[in-house]
Amino acid sequence: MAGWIVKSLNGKFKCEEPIFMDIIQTGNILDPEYQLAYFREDISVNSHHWHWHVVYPHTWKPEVMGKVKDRKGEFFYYMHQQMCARYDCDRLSAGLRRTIPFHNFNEKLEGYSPHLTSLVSGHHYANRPSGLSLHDVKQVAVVQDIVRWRERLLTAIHLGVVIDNHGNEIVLTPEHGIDMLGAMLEPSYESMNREYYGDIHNNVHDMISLIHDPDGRYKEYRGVMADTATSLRDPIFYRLHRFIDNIFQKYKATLPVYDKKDVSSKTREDEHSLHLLEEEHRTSRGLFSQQNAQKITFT
Ligand SMILES: [Cu+2]
Repeated sequence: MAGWIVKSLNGKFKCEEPIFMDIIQTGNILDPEYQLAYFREDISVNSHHWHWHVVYPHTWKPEVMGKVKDRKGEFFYYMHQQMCARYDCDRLSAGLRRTIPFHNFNEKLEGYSPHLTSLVSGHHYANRPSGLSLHDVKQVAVVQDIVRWRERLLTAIHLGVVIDNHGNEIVLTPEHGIDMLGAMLEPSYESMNREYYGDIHNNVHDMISLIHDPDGRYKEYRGVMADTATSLRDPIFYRLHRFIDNIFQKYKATLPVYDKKDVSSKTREDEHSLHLLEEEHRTSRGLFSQQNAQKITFT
């Protein structure tokens, strides 16, 4: 693992030298899941995920912001599905089996230790010892609600209709159904009947991030799953999103097959060209805890 550090914010590194991180220091190489650490701790993929959620925040209110985020729910589905598919490809190439969905909420989870400090708050992101299972969290949700919301969403998919806030049945159409479900699963202010279909994705992220101190008696800081800049580091992220994606796939399986006109498009030659961008990021969250904030560039 290596990050190309070109400039230090505190002047610690005088020249534009790469810094190589010893893989032995960032985790336990005897843990099979650690083989995928290069993917999960990649600064670019974490920046991408953070940036996506900045562009499409779940707090987006079109009537306040003055702009509708076109197909936000559909993009939520598509972006996370693509990320998980790529992760599974890398798992297979490392000799690991595909991601197992996290859908049994009584399951005792594997542990994770981020070795990471937030320079924003000064707190260490919490460790999750192995063997803990999802617990009711007073300020987030109770586990039974997550189960109830999942059943209601699956019922909507199987019946092909969603119940809106006024009790009306809204049909999940091939054009807009995935967008509606994406908005309901994340969810956002644009979600249909949030009271009834709940807040599965965001709540489970938060409940996992507090799994080590669910009732707050130890005043422990949250784990990386609470933060879009860091959540991809934890293997449980991909297991949660495999569960979420399986719900979307259940809906996709109900749709008619595409015909020719659905998949044809006018293409321009330059749309097929490869663009390599050089980007620069400041890593106040998302590098290794022993390092201070760095500016990094990557292509
Ligand atoms: Cu996300």
